[in-house]
Formats: sequence, C-alpha cells, structure tokens
Amino acid sequence: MKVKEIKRILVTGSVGQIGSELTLALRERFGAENVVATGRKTPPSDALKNSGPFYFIDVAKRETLEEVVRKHNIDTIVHMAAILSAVGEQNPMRCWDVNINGTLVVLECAREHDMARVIIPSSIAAFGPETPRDRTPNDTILKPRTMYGVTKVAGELLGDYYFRKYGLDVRGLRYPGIISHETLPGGGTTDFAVAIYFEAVRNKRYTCFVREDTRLPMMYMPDCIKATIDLTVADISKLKHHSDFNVGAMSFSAGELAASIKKQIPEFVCTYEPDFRQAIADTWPMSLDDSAAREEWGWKPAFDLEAMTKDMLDVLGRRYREGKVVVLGA
Ligand code: AKB
Repeated sequence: MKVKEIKRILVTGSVGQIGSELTLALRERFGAENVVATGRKTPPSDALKNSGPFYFIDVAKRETLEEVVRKHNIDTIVHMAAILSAVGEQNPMRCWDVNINGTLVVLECAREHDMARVIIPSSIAAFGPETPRDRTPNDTILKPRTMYGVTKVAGELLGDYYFRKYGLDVRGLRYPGIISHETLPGGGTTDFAVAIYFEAVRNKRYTCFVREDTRLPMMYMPDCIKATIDLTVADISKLKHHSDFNVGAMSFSAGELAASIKKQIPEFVCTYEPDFRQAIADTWPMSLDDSAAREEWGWKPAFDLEAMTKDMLDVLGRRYREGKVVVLGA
C-alpha cells in the first residue's frame, strides 16, 4: 500500500471534549490553516474559533461534509463526532444515525477522494459483560450492551473493511474515560470522573452517579491527544491492527479517585447515588491490556492517577481563585 502524506486535515466533532483540544494540537503540528475544524455547535473557546477555519456541518449529511472537503482539499479526516453511551441509551436511534451514518459518510467521502488517512476513535464501550474485565485483551469478545457500543464495534469493523477492500488507511483506538479541564464531556458514563474535580474545587462535595467500587480504565487528556496523534502518524508497515487499538493509562475505582482528591482537599466529601449509568459501567472493562499499541506504534502514557489529580486541581483551583466560572459538570 502506497503511503500518502497528510497535508490538510478535517476534524469532525471539533467542539467536543476531545475534539476541541485535539484540533488545537493538530494545528500546532500541521499548521493552523491546514486543520479545518467542523461541528454542529459554536466553538466553546476563542482559541478554537480564532486559530483556524471552522465550519458548521452535520456529519450524517454527506453534502455538508463534501463542501468543506472540496473547498480545503482535505486529505485526512479525524472523525470525533459521536453520541456517547448515556445519551445514546436515552435516544438509541439518534445514536445510530450520528455514529453509524456519520461514520459511513466519512468513509465513503474519504474513499472517493482517495484520502491519505481516516482516524475513527472507538471506545471501551465496544466491550460487554462476556468480555474478560481485567486487563481486557485487544482481540477478544465484542458483545456490547449499549447502542453506543454497538456503533463503536460497527465502526471498528467498517474501518478494517475499508482498509482491506479499498486500501483506505483507516486507524482507530479505543478510548477509556477521558479526563480534562477545558471542555466538559457530554453524555458519557465516565463523565463522573471529570465532574468530580470541578465540584471538588467549587463545592468540596460531589454526588457520584456510580458506586464507590466501580473500577474503569481512564486517561488524562494530554495522553489522549498524544495517543491519537501518535497513531495518526505511525508507520503503517508496523501496524498489525488498524481500527481497534486498546490504549490504557490508569485504572481506578470511583472511591480511589475521591481519595486522591481528598489527599489534596481534605474537606472534600463524595457520596454515591448510582443511576442508570451504573448498569453501563458494569459491562465495561476494569483495566486494559494495551500491549498491541505499545508494540506496534510505541504507545506509552505519561500520567497516573496521582499526577493527573495534581494537575487537574492545580488548573481548576487557579481558575476558581481568579474568579473564572467553574461550570457544573455532569
Ligand atoms: C462514555 O462514557 O460514553 C465515553 C466512552 C468511554 O467512550 N467516555
């Protein structure tokens, strides 16, 4: 397969939790004018709005994507737009439409334009209760119980299908819960792990919507950005997998997360009132075996729970002291 150079990137879902920070990191690396941000909502930050081109598109409508692809001569799509697990359970048909039809639109557009690369993230939601939950292997049972998970498994299979059938260089990684302080996540099961920091700084209290002993794989945003870009530029001759890399960083229970915050904010109190998201979390892995990513493209995370908590509380604490609003999380 002839490797094509990445020159002009389009990011879907660029106003989301990961998309907003990934777009800025891609602009830094590939040049601001070469990274076109797209989304359905107004960009949340001036940094995203003012640092390069932005267009409103609906990714499930091919013509809206096509117009921007042609205008900017796009050769790479980083497809971040997705409905996450919790919102997906409240509206499964919408989840299917955005995640499946959106992914097909992206893949068909990339195939017809003979693009260099397509990045389509997957998630730990691709797994289900029959999957081994401890150090979940890369290649294992994929029988998710959420519509989001169903769409993520389909996305992985479609990515590999387009690679084998059409030679389109599609790559993807299974994100664990991603923790960050810039843009809040929207509608995921792992959102508690972000909201807890915002509420610890603001109110010194948090009511968590999963049980104290709920253990999930998680990752801090700088590692998430690094993983995504490292896979995007990885040497294809070394890749045995394509659309389905496990990427681990840390694994902790909600109780351990609360304890790590309490070490720095002793007055912090966390209580637990599990809701419908508990049943989703209970079907997901507790930790991941990411040796395929480590071997095939050198994946290595930098942040553990302690380092992440310190950084999150430093940043949010500073923002709070400066009187900048700390928005209530999920
Ligand atoms: C969610 O909770 O739905 C997401 C995910 C793990 O993909 N954060």
